[in-house]
Amino acid sequence: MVKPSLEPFTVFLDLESGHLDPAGLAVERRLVDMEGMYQQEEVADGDQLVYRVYMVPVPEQNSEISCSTTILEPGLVGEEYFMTKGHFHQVRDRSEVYIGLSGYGLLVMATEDGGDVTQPIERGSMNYVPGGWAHRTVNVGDTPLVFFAAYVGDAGHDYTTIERSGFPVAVLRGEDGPRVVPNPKYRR
Ligand code: PAN
Ligand code: ZN
Repeated sequence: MVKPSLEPFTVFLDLESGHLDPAGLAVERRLVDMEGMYQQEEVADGDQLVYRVYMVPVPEQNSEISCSTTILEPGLVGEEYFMTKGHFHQVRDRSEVYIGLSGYGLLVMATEDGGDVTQPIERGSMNYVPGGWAHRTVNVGDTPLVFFAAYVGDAGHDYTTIERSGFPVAVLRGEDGPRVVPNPKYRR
């Protein structure tokens, strides 16, 4: 017999704005928190908000499913679109599902040996991120990019590998829309 460790609960998710009720724990990242991640080193205003993450609080263990929403603001650093820091899961084989709620973005995924795949994220997209793939979202639209994420509770987040190596590709504004180009700062 498995003794339940949690009581069932319900959270209401605003499918447009991504806000949770009751409000989850928010993580805020500003440009100053992303030093060295963009092509351009200098930023005009380091206090500028790039994204917020609202978490549904569950224990970070294998038996649970961590859920969160991310609200990624539109904006540019030079010609590079606002993006999340991106990470591998600390436990590398843990997978994740993203469901796009509003806005337009790209989900950049990369393996440790330098493979990369970029796919669209928008209202109604369901992106499956298998274990072993680092993931970063990029807002290529002019409204907030909002998505819901669900992942294995004990996945954890390894930011250090990306801080050191970067992603193999960068997403830049081009004359005909976003361009996915090799990242000159990438160190495998
Ligand atoms: C997401 C991300 C969220 C913010 O919930 O954590 O979009 O991106 P960073 O964590 O890279 O700053 C997720 O992939 N969780 O595992
Ligand atoms: Zn993740």
